Amino acid sequence: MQPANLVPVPELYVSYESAQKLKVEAAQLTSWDLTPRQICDLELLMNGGFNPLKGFLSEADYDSVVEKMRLADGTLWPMPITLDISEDFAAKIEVGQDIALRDQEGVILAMMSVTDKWVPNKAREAEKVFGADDIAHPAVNYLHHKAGKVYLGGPITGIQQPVHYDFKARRDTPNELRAYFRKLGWRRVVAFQTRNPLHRAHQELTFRAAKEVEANLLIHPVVGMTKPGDIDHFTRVRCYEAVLDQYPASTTSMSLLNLAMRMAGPREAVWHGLIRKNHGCTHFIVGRDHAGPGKNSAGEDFYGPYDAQDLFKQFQDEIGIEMVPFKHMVYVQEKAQYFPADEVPEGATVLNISGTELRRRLQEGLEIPEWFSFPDVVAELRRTKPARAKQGFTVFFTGFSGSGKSTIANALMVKLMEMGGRPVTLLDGDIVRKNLSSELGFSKEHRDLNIRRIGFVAAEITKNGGIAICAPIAPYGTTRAAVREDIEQFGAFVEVHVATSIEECERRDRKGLYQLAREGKIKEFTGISDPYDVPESPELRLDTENVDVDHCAHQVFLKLEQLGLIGA
Ligand code: PPS
Repeated sequence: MQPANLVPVPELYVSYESAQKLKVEAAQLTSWDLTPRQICDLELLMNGGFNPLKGFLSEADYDSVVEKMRLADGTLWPMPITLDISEDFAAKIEVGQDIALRDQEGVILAMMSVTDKWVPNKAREAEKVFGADDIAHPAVNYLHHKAGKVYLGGPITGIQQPVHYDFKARRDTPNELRAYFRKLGWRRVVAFQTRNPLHRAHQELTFRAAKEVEANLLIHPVVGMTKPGDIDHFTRVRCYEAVLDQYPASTTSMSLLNLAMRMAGPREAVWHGLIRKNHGCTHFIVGRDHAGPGKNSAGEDFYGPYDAQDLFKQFQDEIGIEMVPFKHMVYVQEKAQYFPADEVPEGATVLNISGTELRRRLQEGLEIPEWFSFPDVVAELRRTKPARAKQGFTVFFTGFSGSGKSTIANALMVKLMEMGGRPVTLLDGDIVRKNLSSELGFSKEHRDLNIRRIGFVAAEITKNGGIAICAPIAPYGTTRAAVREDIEQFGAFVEVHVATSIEECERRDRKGLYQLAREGKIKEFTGISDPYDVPESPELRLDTENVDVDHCAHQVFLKLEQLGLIGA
């Protein structure tokens, strides 16, 4: 007899032959294009990762899960797995109907028999599942701002797995993992959940946990959706691969989990436990602040640091997997070794580098000591996040027509090109209007579209390590803020207000446009017959009156230096 964790778990897929037939049938049905999060959920529903669920939750199951952490039949299940859809789509769907579920390229992954359609009370869902109806919580924000207004429930018939093109050899279904454990004779397996790179402390604690419970170790990182702002999974997986060599041979394995996390702390820990049990694990490491969402809008933690461990302990027997509480490991200088924080020898010097400090050191290209992390991991992180002086960035000039934006931008471009190191692209207002926005006029709608296009190109340049210099009028503050947000995901956004007064611009009137505007021959002219929102807090405000172009460009250059964007 095999132990329970090694026998196959039920999947929702039909046989290959049936899938071929079903695909033809499903192609005739009304279909829903799944969101990235729904694709993650569907994959785990179909492959048994969410066993015992047989589909997206019905209304009765949803209500019961929200209120009691249990399905309507009493089975423990902490997370609402729902198919959220738009009101437009909901209007086309009747209960009793079959629908096709497609991925974002239109491939049919599954069929769903709709048994329920309802409008959920999202505020209640937020309160009960995430602990507060506060959009500082990423899942609550998702619930209110991204998820559709209507939910559909019903059983799923799995046709095919979502396709992954990355790290194929590292992705395993629950049954593939169970078969792997069977093959290796791993009867006791402790899983480690993570959404962050592993450093020495993690390696120490996971290895210790495995030794303590006499189990093999499965590093089981989430590569589906994690907390916004996390390090991308491509980088993380390369880091994990580097750490794997640090464990004694054949004790440890790694598999990637395409889970969409909700950052729901205690409920999430219970959910993670059930998922790992389905993947054939017998033990699960739960840490301090497991799956924590960060601070709420009042600046306080959403959950207590040990709430997740407490809830897990309460339901451990029902989950069917044993919790291994995470030991906080610290480095003791005199011993040149990691110790659990509560076992540090008296009077010893404890060294620590916080997450914030690590980010600062990476950003500034400073040393990261070997006692903290492995050189290969640090090298991977530096490859993805080079020091600020090597990252891409955007300088965004804004100001009236004729304020001197283009001239200063050109001078700055030449100075940056003289310095070398990164490609520089100038997206001047006139040039953009000729090449990228030739069909646009000067209405608010068209100006916004023009600026969003400039922002899109600048974000791509910034993402790829280049310098984008933009010099449009960009009269609307909200649009500038939106562009800032687009770009700051990838690098710095330096707003420079070229603050030449409208009177001075009109006096210069280098293109003769102000005169035409005054005569009414050009309509909607910024500063004359169209608004300009003066930037409230730009990184730099340039006074161009009585100052030459070279000096203005130099001031921008100095600002870039001060921000750490250029230099060593
Ligand atoms: S915007 O508002 O940011 O989309 O404008 P932008 O793309 O920078 O284009 C401004 C240039 O177009 C010329 N021009 C006008 N500007 C403002 N209002 C009206 N109605 C207008 N009509 C034509 C003008 O030459 C601007 O060039 P710059 O380089 O700013 O002087």
